Order: sequence, then C-alpha cells, then structure tokens
Amino acid sequence: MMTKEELKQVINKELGNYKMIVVSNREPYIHTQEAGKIKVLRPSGGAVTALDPVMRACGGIWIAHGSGNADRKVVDKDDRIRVPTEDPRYTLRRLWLSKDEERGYYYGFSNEALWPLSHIAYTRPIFREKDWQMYKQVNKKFADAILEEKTKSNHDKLLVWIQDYHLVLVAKYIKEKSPDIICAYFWHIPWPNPEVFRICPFKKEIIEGFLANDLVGFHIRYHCDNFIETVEREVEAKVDRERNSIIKEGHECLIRAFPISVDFKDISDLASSDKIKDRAEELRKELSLEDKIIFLGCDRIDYTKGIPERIIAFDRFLDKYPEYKEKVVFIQIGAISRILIQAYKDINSEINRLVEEVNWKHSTSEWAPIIFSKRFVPYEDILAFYSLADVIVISSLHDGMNLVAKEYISSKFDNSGAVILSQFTGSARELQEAVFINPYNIAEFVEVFKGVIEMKDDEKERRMKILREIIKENNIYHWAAKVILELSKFYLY
Ligand code: GDG
Repeated sequence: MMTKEELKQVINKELGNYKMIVVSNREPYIHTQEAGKIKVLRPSGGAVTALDPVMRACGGIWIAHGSGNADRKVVDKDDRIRVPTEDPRYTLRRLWLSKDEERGYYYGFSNEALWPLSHIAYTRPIFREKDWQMYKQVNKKFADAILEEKTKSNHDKLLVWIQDYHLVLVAKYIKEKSPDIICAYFWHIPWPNPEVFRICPFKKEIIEGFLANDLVGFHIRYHCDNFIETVEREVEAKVDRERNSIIKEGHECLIRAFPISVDFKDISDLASSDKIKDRAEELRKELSLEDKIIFLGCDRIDYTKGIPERIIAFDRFLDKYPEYKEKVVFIQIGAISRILIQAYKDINSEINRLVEEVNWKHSTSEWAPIIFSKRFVPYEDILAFYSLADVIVISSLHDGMNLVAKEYISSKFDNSGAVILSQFTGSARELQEAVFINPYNIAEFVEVFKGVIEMKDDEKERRMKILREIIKENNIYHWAAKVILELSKFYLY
C-alpha cells in the first residue's frame, strides 16, 4: 500500500525542482457566510474528493473558481488562501467568474453539452454557440492565471495538472505562450465511442485541446481506446499503438488509464473511530432503523446515476417479496447539484414523485420504505451512513469511476456489508467481487436485492475482504504516484 509519506518521497524525487499546479473548476474548500458567521464547506463531487488528499501530501498551488459567498473575504491580495484552515498544507488560488461566464461556461457548455455527450444516458446534449464562446473565454482565463503564476514565482519549471471536462482547452492556451510548461490532463468522466462524439459541432477544437497536453489520463482502458479511435476518425494525427500516444504536428501526447481512488486508510481509520460509531448509533435511533436491513444510495442528484431505476426496482422488490416489508429500508442521500439546468430540475422532480408514490403505496403506520435526504450531508455523516448500511446500491447508467463504491468499501473496516454495482461504472472493472447489475434490467435488479439480503455472512465477508485489499493497494496515493511517474519517465530528465 502506498502511503502519503511515500507519495511525498516520489514527488520529491521525481518532480525535482518542478513546481506543481493543480487546476480545476470546483474548489476544494468553499467559504460561505450565514448570519455574519463564516463557515468552510467541503463540496460534494468526485474530483475534489480524490485530489485534496494528494495536494495535502505534496503541497503546491490549486487554482479553482471561487464560488462561495465569503470566498473573497478570506483571500489575500493575490486571491490566495492556505488550506485546510485547521492544518494548512497547500495554497488555494481563487479565480473569479461573472454570472454570464458561469452560465455559459459551467452550466451551458460544460454541463449541458459535454457532460451529456460523454455519458451515454440518453439525455440530449445542447450545443449553443454562445456557450462555447464563453467556455473558450473562461478556459483562457484559467490559462492566464497559470501563466501569471509562472511570471510571479519566477519559476521556469512548472508542471500543470488540469482536471476534468470544464478545462479542455487550457493546455492549448498555455502551450501557445509557454511550450516548456508540462501539461497533464485528467478527464474524470467517460469518453464515449466515436459515433456518439461525432455530433459535437466543436469536436476538432476539443480534440486539439486534449492533444496539446503531454499526458492525458482516463479512468479505464476502454475510455482511452474510445478516445484514440475518435482522434483517428476526426483529425489528422499519427497514432503510435506501441507507445499508446498520439503525435500531432510533431507534439506527442501520451494516453494512459489511471483508475482514480480514495484515501483508503484515512476512511477506514475514521470509520472505525468512536466518533463515527456514536454518530451512526444516533442516526439509527433518530431514523428508527433498529433491526432493519439498510440499503443506501449516496449520489449527487444527477440523471447519470440511475436513481429512478433503483427506486423502481426497490418498489418492484417489495411488490414481489412482500415478506420483506417493514424489514428493509432504503436510504437515499442526494445532494442537489446543477439545479439551474432543466434536465436537473426534471430528474429532481422525478425522484421526488417516485419516492412519494412508493412510500404512499407500501408504508404502514410504523414504517416507510424510503428515506430521502435532499440536503448536503457533512462528510462525517456520510461515513456514519456507510457504517449503518448493510448494502450500498450504485446503479449509474454510466459513470467514469464512482468513488462512492470505493469509499463504502474503505469504510467497512470489519469486513461487513455488500456492494450492488452497475456494470456501467469504471469501478466495475476493478471491483469484481461486487454484485453486478444492469440498471436498465429491473427484473434482474429485483432479484439482486433479494439475493444480497439472503447471501450468507461468510460469503459477504469473503467478498468484502477481497474488495478491501483491492482498494488498499490501489489507493489515491498510488493513483497520483502513477501519474507522476509516467510524466517523469518521458519529460523530466
Ligand atoms: C466525477 C465522475 C468519478 C455525495 N453527496 C454528498 C457527498 N458526496 C460525495 C461522495 C463522493 C463524491 O461526492 C461523488 O463522487 P463520485 O465519484 O461518485 O461521482 P461524481 O461527483 O459524479 O464524480 C465520477 C469522479 O469524478 C472522480 O474522478 O469517479 O465517475 O462522475 O466522494 O461521498 N459528500 C458530502 N455530502 C453529500 O451530501 N460531504
């Protein structure tokens, strides 16, 4: 198992005198103000969850959009703040966006065009020319902030690690001004097959944005292959299958799979602490969960996560196996996200309607089958819910990786629990001891609910032990070290 300390050693050895800058849309800490009091929030979302422990271990600068209503109040004159506040480890540099920029770049192009285009969840992407222009403008703003760091710090050896689909053009803008800056890009969501991607009106510029990087990472080999095939169809470039790289106009870009992960040890240790155990017992009482078999869903509310499918399957399960009524409970935690977008308003209403219908249909005076929490849940409560849950249910229609599966497994320090996992998640490739479902196959899903409840304890324990070993070995530090080692092999010497 790679530890934080070992990652630090890898970084010191391999990065040498390179300075690391991470860039993402979402910031890892958000400052908000309510009734005169400033609070710090850790937002939900996979990219931030994964990268914060890496940055804590290796230091450096993280540039991101400052989105909290008190963010400006706490930064210095260069828009910087050291984080985490209680134990500062790295610098967060905030970048400000106007409402128009946020609308066009974030809600518009990133989340109404690129997100549905990359996930095969049958939500139609919307391509607006003005969103695309705003997307380019904001990507340029991020690139300028990086170039400014270079000038200010007088550091001529920079390694920029760009995150996710919001920032596909950043490397191109950086390299135009400063080709010596090393750019690595990690795409946190799936890359679809070429047939799906070919409808995008801005496809050539998007691909050129990717290829300006020195290294591009996806979660799994399948996404890399889809990307390489897309490049072959859409632009003139040479694909080197031996090296898994693409050469365009003399510049080589390596394409690699790096399955992202979580801080296994940190989660496992915290989950076994008295604090989390006590909180779990409090929740058990508060929600009347004593003697219940608990299923848990924990997702940002998103149409890719298959939340309606799991509610419908649970409803059918209660229809088909009524002997389980009053014995089981489904808890769905769902932080609302991207609510200005119509497709998200629609999925929210659909989930609300389904929960009400299913609860109305099956509930008794003592029991309701589904508990739905729509509010943002503090991190420690998420761990308490993992601790309570006999089964985690992940039914994504399509998902780059899915960190909830990995967090749940990491938290099961006593080898209890079971995982129902969609075969359309990136994590399904690694987590072979999970119980797989196709979320579109409701009849099969119903049987899986029953099968998992009736699975023998020693079989559950056997599976969980293997799952935990997999994540323990392939933790988040291992992921970061792999990316850094890959870069260092080709460029740093
Ligand atoms: C993208 C890709 C890929 C959720 N609700 C709350 C909350 N969460 C946390 C979970 C988990 C994270 O958010 C969600 O991570 P996922 O990986 O499951 O999903 P996405 O946000 O869609 O992430 C995904 C990931 O990037 C990383 O590359 O795995 O495929 O789509 O950490 O625990 N956290 C808190 N309150 C909540 O209410 N505190």
